[in-house]
Amino acid sequence: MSDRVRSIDPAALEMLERAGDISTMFSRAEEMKPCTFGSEGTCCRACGMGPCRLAKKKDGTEKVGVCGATIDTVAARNYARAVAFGSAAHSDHGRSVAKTFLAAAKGEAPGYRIKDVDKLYKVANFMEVTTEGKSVQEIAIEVGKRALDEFGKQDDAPLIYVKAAPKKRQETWEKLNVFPRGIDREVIELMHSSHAGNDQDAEHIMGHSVRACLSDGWGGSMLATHLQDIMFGTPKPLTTEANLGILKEDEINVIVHGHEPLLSEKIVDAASDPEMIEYAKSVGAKGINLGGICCTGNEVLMRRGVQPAGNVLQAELAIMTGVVDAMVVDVQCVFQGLEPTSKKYHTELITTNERAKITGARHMQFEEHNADENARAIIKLAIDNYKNRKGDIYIPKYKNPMVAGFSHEYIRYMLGGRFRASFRPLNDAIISGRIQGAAAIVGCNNPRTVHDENIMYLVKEFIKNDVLVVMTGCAAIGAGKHGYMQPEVMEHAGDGLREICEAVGIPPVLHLGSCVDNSRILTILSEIVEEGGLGEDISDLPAIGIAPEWYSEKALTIATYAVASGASVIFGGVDSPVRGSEVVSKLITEGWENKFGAWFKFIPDKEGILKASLDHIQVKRKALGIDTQKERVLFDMEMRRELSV
Ligand code: SF4
Ligand code: MSK
Repeated sequence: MSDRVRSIDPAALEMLERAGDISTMFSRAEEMKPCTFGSEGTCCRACGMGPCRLAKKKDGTEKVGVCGATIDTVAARNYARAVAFGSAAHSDHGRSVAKTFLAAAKGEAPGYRIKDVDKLYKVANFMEVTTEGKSVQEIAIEVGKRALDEFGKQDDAPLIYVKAAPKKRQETWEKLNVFPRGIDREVIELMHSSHAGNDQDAEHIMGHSVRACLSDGWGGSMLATHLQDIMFGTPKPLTTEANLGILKEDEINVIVHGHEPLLSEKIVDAASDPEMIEYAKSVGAKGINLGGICCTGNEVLMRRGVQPAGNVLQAELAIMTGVVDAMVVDVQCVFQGLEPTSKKYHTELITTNERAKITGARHMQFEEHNADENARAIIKLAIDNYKNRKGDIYIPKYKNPMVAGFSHEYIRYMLGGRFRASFRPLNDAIISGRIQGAAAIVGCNNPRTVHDENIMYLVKEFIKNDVLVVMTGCAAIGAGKHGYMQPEVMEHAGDGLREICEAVGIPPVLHLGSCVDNSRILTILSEIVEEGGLGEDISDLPAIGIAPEWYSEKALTIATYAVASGASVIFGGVDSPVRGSEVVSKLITEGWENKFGAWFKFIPDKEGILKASLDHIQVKRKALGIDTQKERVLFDMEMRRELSV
């Protein structure tokens, strides 16, 4: 085993120690040396005349591809292809949700219903679906149809949700011709234009990329978040525990992993069905214990309080405990290495989605029309597998309490109260300097960096520096595991942040949900601008987005739509995938700053990320004229009542 530090999570370290010679994402990352051309973005395999590996020659001239493509074209084209995949993944998730939503509204998917009627009305109003004189079912059918239309729209009209962005932002998109239109169209057009012999102008390719990414952030992802909230409930804070220590030796352990909550919601229902619990007892187990990994885990954590067993790099490690009777996976971030690991233990690795099968895993196709039965069949299989445990069992003791479930609606409510829900207190706290700004720490883990290290360093440093932290994805699970998603961390926060958080009753680190829920961050930023006093656009806000340990193409997509929406972004860990091209590197930094008022930087080390983030927050505060600390203002109930909202 390598002697490099692989993780700062004691549970992960114990499991890696036990893994010994068993191959893991960590050991494979150590064995696999990345190819320089590929990692710098200068390898093109877009056609059969290549692959072409491009580089600057010693004499300063440049080697171009067989077709004549330059380094800049190839790096931009590789970026475009990566974000097209990222947009496709999030948006296809959104489509699945929209289809199930419509089926549920029509009464064709009996396992699903409209849980949050209030939110249905809000979304209907936003989509300009008239509600007067219509039943909930009729409204839901229209909302479902309108949502699905967003994917196949052929005209040039922008997506419905772009009008939620600040006016000034919309004008920027119009001026730059990047208003996202039909979601599928944007992805397909980007794939078309990045085919060999097509778009061969780096700046133009990057503009196309922006458009497809905006169709994810303000389209596929935003629709997924809203429709999931309507069907499964808008999240509200709840407490649970996180890390591998949530697994139980004497219970049936089922882990849900992936991204879409359609099946996992039903798994939660099936696991709490008394008949299933009785069946579990009949095989000698004490009950059924559910855990989550990655964003499927985040979805059922946010709404149902299901305990996260870990983030993406812990999926294999969970199986190695020897007590996971079934790992039920849907789409995205579900890696093939799970299959051989599951075979070494007794775990049933169950794929459930036609978009994501794994050779050697058991496939049980999930059908939305038969959701409850499908979920029960899976739980039954897990129970039947209990007897096959091999005896090589070890559960690390580590777990920490955490609070999750902060939807943007709930944050507004916490800040302003039920009848005056408002971001005003937050804006005022930022203006007064009690809170210096906000950092969204999102995204993945990557075995090429020390697992969770960058994430936790930044969480701790930001709150110490009076920066409010919001989190999604695997980064959020990381903070939960390390005990940083509970009110007790208030004592580690700077005085100003602590004062505000205590006054309104929110922790300084907020779990906002899964990767598609980054759309909640777009909504919050837009509403903060709307509230007033902090400029006219998202790019005026003292805010920063960071994916400290990114791995996924979806992360690149999220970064791109965040920057195009006005929020600067830093990626940590592995270096820029376009660093082989000076032109493209400059385009995403200075170029995008000129166009969108926000930049995208890759800063591998955590100290560098922190410094750049805090500097950026101060630059924005200065531009707003709020860089000097104002008099302390504490919001009491009376002051909240006086808010003119
Ligand atoms: Fe080479 Fe051009 Fe084909 Fe790319 S598109 S593989 S650079 S010939
Ligand atoms: S699951 S995309 S590893 S955050 Fe959303 Fe985690 Fe990144 Fe997958």
